[in-house]
Amino acid sequence: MSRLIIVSNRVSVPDNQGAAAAGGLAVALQAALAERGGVWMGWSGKSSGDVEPEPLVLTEDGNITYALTDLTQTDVEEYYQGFANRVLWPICHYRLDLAEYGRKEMASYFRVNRFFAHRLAPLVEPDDIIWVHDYHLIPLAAELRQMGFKNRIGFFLHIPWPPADVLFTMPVHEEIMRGLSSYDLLGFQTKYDLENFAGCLKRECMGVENSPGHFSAHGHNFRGGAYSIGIETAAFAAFARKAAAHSMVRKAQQSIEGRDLIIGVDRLDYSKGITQRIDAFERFIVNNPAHQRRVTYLQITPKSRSEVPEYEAMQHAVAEQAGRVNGAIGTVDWVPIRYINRSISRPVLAGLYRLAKVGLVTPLRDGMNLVAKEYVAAQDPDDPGVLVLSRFAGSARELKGALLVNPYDVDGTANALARGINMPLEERRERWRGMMDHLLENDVSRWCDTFLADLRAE
Ligand code: ADQ
Repeated sequence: MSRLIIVSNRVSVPDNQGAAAAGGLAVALQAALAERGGVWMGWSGKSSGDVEPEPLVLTEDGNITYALTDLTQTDVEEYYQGFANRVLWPICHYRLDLAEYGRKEMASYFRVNRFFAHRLAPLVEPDDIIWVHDYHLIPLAAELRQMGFKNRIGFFLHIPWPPADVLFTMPVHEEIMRGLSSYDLLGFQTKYDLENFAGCLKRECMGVENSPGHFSAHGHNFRGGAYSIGIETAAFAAFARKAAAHSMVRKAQQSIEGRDLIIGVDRLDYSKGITQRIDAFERFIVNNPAHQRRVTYLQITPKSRSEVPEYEAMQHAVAEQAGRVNGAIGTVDWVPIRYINRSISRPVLAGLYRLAKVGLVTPLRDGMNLVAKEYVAAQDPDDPGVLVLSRFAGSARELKGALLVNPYDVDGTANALARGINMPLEERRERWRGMMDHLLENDVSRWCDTFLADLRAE
């Protein structure tokens, strides 16, 4: 079996805490690497200041080599914070208003991809299969091809792919499309993303779709498909079953004092629709006064990308909004919204999901959204909660038992919350069973195996 090389912006190097600390994606990729042997390469997350980064730091763990490189401070600012997170991320989430173009940032993006290719090159053997992840590294295959590598190279995009009219607002869209066309297999989260990609190729006659999923563009034939990412369903459900052993989960249970819990869990990111969600919660209480003092909304939101100005502004905005709503609808003995800015271990998170009668997952746009899947996996089969899910999350294509909402429609989301809180047990069980069966069958290992099997196939 050929070795596997994974390249992603950040790398999950195992630490002493083992699998419980790692997310499902990291565990699945590590398992795929362990099965075949191979390398996982990426950025260390550290800056080398204004000097050239040292050679790759290699860490061996069984038959897996983790290969990390630092980046110069300029590249951190221009490639990572700049082009990746202030151009590609907003564009792919349809937020043209937040995209900040700059030629320096664009140049740095391509330069860092070339740098990654040169650092990776000595580790690549002729039979290796290379799997590149996410929007930071789109031009990597083109760089490797230019250096003469003939390996099979696949790419998986974790975030949405936008329609042509949105993508083409980005000055370097053609180079980005050319970069994608250099892979052998492109994986998107949903068929809508794949259709958008095909539409982008066709719009400016950059390429053709010869038959469904088979493309020719920029002198290269390649395939594209929808590979919806899953979670480690069975393991996550087991965490949830055993969660009462964790004191933090017991304390949370005591603190809600028999009230119904609504939970939201997201990285602090404008794509997640957190402010619209808080509005919907407030509207739900105002429209349904019988629920006053009988629900608690717990929003768990670790800070992310705080160096990017839009994210820093959002930290203040969400905290202020939660405070304002608590002030407006709270009472001396009831704090309606608990807002927590910290990261929580997966076993505890599973327990908190299980306590919640409603999982409120309302991104404005999301490639997949694993929180929705984790919420379902964590439920008690005898008394499951209700998932209220944005129709603009990739996971809405799969989770048919959810109450689908348009997160821009505050009243609609408030109504779905009321329906979820009041849903009879029989209906909750029926909705949950179908979703859980789907998640058990389509877990993250299956996602990984399917993508790799297709990448290996000529
Ligand atoms: P993200 O945008 O990060 O991922 P998501 O899919 O929801 O979004 O995954 C977030 C992960 O972080 C979940 O596993 C969740 O449990 C965890 N998490 C969130 N808050 C946490 C907290 N406070 N403590 C601990 N863990 C927390 C990107 C794309 C998604 C896509 C994934 C995977 O934006 O659309 O689903 O990649 O492909």
